[in-house]
This record gives sequence, structure tokens and C-alpha cells, in this order.
Amino acid sequence: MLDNHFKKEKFKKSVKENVKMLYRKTIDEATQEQVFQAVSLAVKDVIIDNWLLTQKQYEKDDPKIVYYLSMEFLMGRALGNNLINLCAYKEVKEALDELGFDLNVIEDQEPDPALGNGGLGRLAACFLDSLATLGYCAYGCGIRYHYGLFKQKIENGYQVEVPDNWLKDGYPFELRRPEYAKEVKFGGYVRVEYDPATGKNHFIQEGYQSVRAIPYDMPIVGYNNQIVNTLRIWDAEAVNDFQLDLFDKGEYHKAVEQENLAKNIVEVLYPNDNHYAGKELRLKQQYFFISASIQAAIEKFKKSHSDLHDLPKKVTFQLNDTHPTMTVAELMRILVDEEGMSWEDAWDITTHTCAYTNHTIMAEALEKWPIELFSKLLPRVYQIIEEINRRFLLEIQAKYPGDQEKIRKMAIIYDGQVKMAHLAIAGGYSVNGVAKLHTEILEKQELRDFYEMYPEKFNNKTNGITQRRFLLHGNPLLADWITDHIGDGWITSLPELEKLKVYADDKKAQQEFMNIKHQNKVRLAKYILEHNGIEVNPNSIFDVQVKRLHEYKRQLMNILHVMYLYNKIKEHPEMPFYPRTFIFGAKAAAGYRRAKQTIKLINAVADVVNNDRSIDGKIKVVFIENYRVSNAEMIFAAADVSEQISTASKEASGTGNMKFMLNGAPTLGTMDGANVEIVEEVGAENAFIFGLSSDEVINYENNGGYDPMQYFNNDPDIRNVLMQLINGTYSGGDFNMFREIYDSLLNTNSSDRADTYFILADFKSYAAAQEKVEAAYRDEAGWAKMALLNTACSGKFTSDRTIQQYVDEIWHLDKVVIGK
Ligand code: 26Y
Repeated sequence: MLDNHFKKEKFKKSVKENVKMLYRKTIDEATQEQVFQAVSLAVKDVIIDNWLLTQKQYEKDDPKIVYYLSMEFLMGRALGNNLINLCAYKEVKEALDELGFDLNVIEDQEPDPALGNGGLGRLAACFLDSLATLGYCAYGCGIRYHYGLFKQKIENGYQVEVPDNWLKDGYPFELRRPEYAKEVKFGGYVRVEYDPATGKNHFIQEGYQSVRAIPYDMPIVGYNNQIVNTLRIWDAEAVNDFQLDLFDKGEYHKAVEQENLAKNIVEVLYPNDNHYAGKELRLKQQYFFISASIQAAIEKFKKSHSDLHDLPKKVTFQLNDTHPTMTVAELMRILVDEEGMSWEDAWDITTHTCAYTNHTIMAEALEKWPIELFSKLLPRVYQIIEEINRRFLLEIQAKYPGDQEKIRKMAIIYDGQVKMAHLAIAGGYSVNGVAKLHTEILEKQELRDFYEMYPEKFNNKTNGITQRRFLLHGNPLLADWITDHIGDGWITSLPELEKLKVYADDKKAQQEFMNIKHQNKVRLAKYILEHNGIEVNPNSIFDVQVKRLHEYKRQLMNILHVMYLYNKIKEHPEMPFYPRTFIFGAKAAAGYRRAKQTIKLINAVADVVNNDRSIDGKIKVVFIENYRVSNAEMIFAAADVSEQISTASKEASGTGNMKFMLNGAPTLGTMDGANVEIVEEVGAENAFIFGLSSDEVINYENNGGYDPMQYFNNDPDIRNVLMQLINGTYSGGDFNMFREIYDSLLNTNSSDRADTYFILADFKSYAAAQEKVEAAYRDEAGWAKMALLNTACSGKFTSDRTIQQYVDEIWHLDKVVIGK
């Protein structure tokens, strides 16, 4: 579709006009950043027309709405993606060429909106893309953090966090909507008032502080269908300007407190990934955006519907992990306290409107809020949770009379804590895991009691990714090649990639496929030289691990293996060895000590290995600074090998694994998360699988019997590598620099078992799998076939499929077509 607005001359004129209006400059005086703003404004103009059109259609059709509630949306840049989905990328590129600008450079001016940490936040972004593309009425609801995930600098090998002031130049793809502001109340106390007329109690919150939640809307452009959905993120402002009476009453202090509350609440995204810290401000953030979002949703519903009992027919609240679980209680509060509904009716509505997605089984990621903190901050919401818990315990007792153990394990409030996962399961109609294996583990292990009680609530939705960003935009050469061979149906129907299978043995196709990979490697090599000052050889194998840094993801095993290879090459210089570039990209949570030490280790090994002329450049190690969505797109396109090496059972799904596969990189991994399904699709012969199974890991964890010291004692290769952590090899003689890492693998000096993540157990089978990678890569035709088949078999992993399953099996939304 070539939208009229993107006729080149008209677009050029509009860009020049915007430069003039915004900056009082002619186009040749404008900076690249100013041209970015001007181009974005021209694009936004087109988007807004479609946005209005979509709104009109929704008003006409009155479709069921899903609210995707999430503390994180890791959107990545919008300009390029919007042009892709408007089918205007090539026209705009040409128009800018003619004006003397390079669209790639213009795109690079945009800050990455990084309102998320990793997998969970990026999944939310992919889902919004698919929802708009498939024509479903969906709102993303989140927080407009003034600072997104920190930018990472590497100084002297260590991570340094730099604030991400993404709003400093103004973000062109957002719209402030002050007319939809909502008030959110914190603290104070609850006064109960008996109404003799109705015989009912009224619960009135008093002495509270409040903030005003102001929505900012970002357009979510569907692919080639004129649909534009909305990501609504809430900013906070002090309410003082309409509570000036506080000053009059001399309550100066309270007024200032409210001002600070507003300032702090949306200041910054918590940089923890898969790790719960229990901070009061985080709890405030949760209630802030949930209260505002649910109020807005109910208000919207009431505009066109008279009976709140119909809410489940028209609305679903999908909870992205437990972070938005406050929804259950807030919805109850609104229905009972504000709408005057009976508890029973309100509970029936709530439990047919809320649905919960679990993204992790890691114990340290489970949210458990201390009662003290919770009830002080949210007195009325806490009362409601107490009542939900009281009734829930009665239900458990009815089902399992006298079973105290069940109560201990399942209660929502227990041991002085509010357990958010239990509230989410009791308060909703669906609980889903994010990959087959993960859902099975939830049912059999982590949530077993809940599964036994409510088997009908449990279901699996294997994650997916959007091919529009991670192939069409990120890898234009491959995208064009695919379209030349099988047409462009894959853009909205990824399983069509299957048609590429007939080319798997075709010499010409193989060569073209690998030639594109080579060009993408050259592009990445240039980026690495510019950003890291390291020269890498595009003819070497690009072996890539990019994801958050976490012990369970085992970047440590990867770098220990590099140390092992380096030893081997030093010992046997004549040994045949195919040149390899080990590429890492990872942010560590600011307070995660072990993770930060691992980054230092990777950089220390890189320092030694990259500067050792005696190994002839056979190994290079690169740590890409500030891994984020925008450089990820380029990295996936250039990868030969996809490292997915988490301890089996720990990675719920993974989604990076899917992005690599789509771009033709075979998986080197454990049978964990969605890797299992990747292997199912592509065949074990087109992946490199190693390591303990999830059953074996879980068995060790439940029954003991794992002793890492055995590996240290019996395997000289392993012993050598570990000794190098404490003998100064990579630390300029400092014996202590990596001592803690060494201890974590061997010493049981705390309650934790040593080598919690079974690195030594899996080390040798990992090394063996790596040898298979090298042998396979030497067979050029064989490798090309394997790479091509990975792309061809990746059709299942589109988020379009995931979303369609959510729609069919959980949400039951109505499809909307513009103009129908
Ligand atoms: C602070 C806190 C409680 C917390 C913050 C962030 C807890 C968890 C998270 C993030 C979790 C996360 O990103 N999980 C990942 O979700 C992906 C999408 O489902 C999965 O692919 C991935 O395996 C999982 O680790």
C-alpha cells in the first residue's frame, strides 16, 4: 500500500515545512537530530489520521477490549518500525536521499525507548505489534518512566550505569492527554460509615496523599491495515495546584510531600530482571498505574454500556506477570465501594475479567510484600485482599478439610506477607506459562497445588516475536531475498517461510543465503570497530550470546569455555581451529554483584586473548557495550551461532532464541524453555543440544547429590580453567579479582549449594557441542542448509501465532477491519 501521504514530493515538502516551523531553519541548515524530529512529525501526521479512523471503527463495532497491563514495555525505536508497518519505508528512504539525508542515520538519532528490562518487556512490545496487525482492539497500559533502563558504559572492563534521559529532546511519538487524568490515592486510613437506609457499610479513605496520573498515548501501528492502537503510559503530577487549600490550612509540609510523591513515582524503571527487591517505591508504582488504568477502563466501559455485569463480555485485563496483580483488588474496590455492588457479584465479574501470565519459576523473582508496608500504603486495598484471602481459605478448607499444609502453601496472606502470584491465580480465570516445558513445570512443580485445585485455569501460550521488526526491519537483505523467492506473505503469515525448504539443497540459494549473512557480519564488524575499537574478522564464526546478565543464563560457562579453548590453542598451536568471534552483550542489574564480576571477567579475558599475537587471531572476544533493542536487530542478523545455554528448567521461554533462528542462526543450547520447541520444529540435526535435562536438574535440586568438586578433582581441563580465576592469569596478577566467582563454583560457604547452576556438570558436554559446531561450520554446504532450514522452520515463533492463541483460548476478542 503506497499511502498518498508518502508520495515523495509531498513528503519532502512536509519535512521541509516541519524543519522551518520547529527550528526556523532551512533543511540544509538542520542537524540530523532536527531532521529526525521533522521526519517523525511528518510520519506522525499520517499515523494520526489512521488513529482517528481506528477510533471511529472501534466506536462503531464495540469490540471486546484487552488491556495488556505491564510494568514494562521495551519498545525500541519507533520511526523505522512505523515506516515499515505503514509500508512506506522505501519511499521515505528515497525521499530523504533526495534531500541529502540517509534514513539509517536519521533513525539513529532516535533514543531507544527502553521502558523495560528484557524478555518480559520486549514480549509486551511484540504483542502490541501483533495485536494491531491482526486487528484486535488492545491497549497497552504502563508507566512513563522519565528514565528508562540505564545506558551501559564499560570502563576498565567494569559496567558503569549512566542515566537514560530519553525524553530530553522531546519524544515525537507520544501525545499528552491531560483531559483523561485520574487521581490515585495513597496512605491515610479507612473510616467505616454505616448507612441505616441501605444497611450497608461505606468505606471511606481519609487523610491520604494523592497524585494525578496523566496519560501519554503512543501509537501502535498495525502492518498495512490502517489500524493504530494505543500504548497508554501514565505520568505523575502533583495535585497541589487544585489543592491550594492545603497551603491555606497551613499544611505546607503535606503539600510538599505530595509534590515529592509525584516526582518520585515515575522517575525511574527498576533495573532488576527476574529479581524481587521489595521496595516501597516499586509498590507505589504498581498501584499508581493500575489504579489509573482500571479507573480509565471502567469509565470507558460505562460510556457505552449500562450494566457492569457485562464487563467480562467486553473487557479482559491481562496481567504481565504478578507486577500488575493489584488489578484484582482495585477492580473489587471500584465495583464494591464506588459502584455499590455486592461482594459476590463483584468477585464474579473480577474473576472472569482478569487473567495472569507467569514468566518465571525462579524463587527470587516471586513478589511477596510485607503486610506492614502494604497496609500502610494501601489501607483499603489491603482490607479487600484480606477479605479475598478469608474467602479463599474457606474454599480451600471446603475442598481439603483439615489440611493445614494446603493453607500454609496456598494462602494469599501468610507469614506476614502478601503473595502476589496466589492473588493473581485466585482472582483470575486463566493462568498461563510461556512455553510448553515451562507450563508443565508450573503444573507439576511450582504451582502444583493450584493446578490441582483449578486445572481448568491453566494453559500454555508459547511466546513469539514480531518478524516485522526482527527480520523486515532488522535484516532487509534477507527480507528481500525471501520475498524474491516465496513472495511477501510471510510478513503477516510467518509459517509461509516453510516454502523456503525447497531451497535447502539448492547451491545457488545456499550461496546467496550465506552471502547475505556475510554482508550482515560486515555491517556488525563495522559497528564493533566504531563502538568498541575491536577489529573482528567477518570470515570467523560469529558465536553470540546477547541477553540480560544472570547466573542462570550462564554467560560464565560461555567465558570459561573460551578460557578452555584458549588454553588448548596455546598448548597445541598446530591444532586445526576455525577462527571464532565470541560476542557478548548483556546488562547486569545495578546491584547484582556476581553478574557485574562476570562482565569484568569477560572483558578481562577479551583483553588477554585479543592481544595475544601468538594465537593468530583465532579467537576474538567482544563485549558489545549497551546492548539494547536497536543494536540487537543488527546483531541477530549477523549471528552464526545462537547461544541459549541456561540451566535446564530455569529459562521460562526465551525469545532471543527465536530471533536468532528467524535470522538463520542454529541454536547451541540446553533443552530449556522454548529451545525444546525450536528443536521440535527444525529437527535435532539442525541444532546443537547438550547438558542436563530439566528433570535431572530438578531431581538434583529436590534430592541433592550434586558435587561440583568431583569435576574439579577429576578433570584437569576444568581444574586448569578454574585455577586461572585465582592465579592472576586474567587479572594482571591480582589473585582476588575473580575469587568470588571461583568460590561460587566450588565452595559451600553459605546455605547455597556450590555451583547453583550446574556449570561444571554441563561444561564438558558444552565443549563437545562446541566442537560439533566447528565441524559443522567447516562443511560449507551443510552449514548453509542448516542455517536456511532454521529460517524456514521458524514460522511457529511469530507473536502473531501467540496472540491468535491468546485470542482464541483466553481473550475471545472480535476482529476489526477498517472501513467495514
Ligand atoms: C522486580 C521483579 C519482581 C521482576 C522484574 C522483572 C521480576 C521479573 C522480571 C522479568 C522477568 C522476565 O523478563 N522474564 C522473562 O520473560 C520472557 C518472556 O516471557 C521469557 O522469555 C524469559 O524466559 C523470562 O526470563
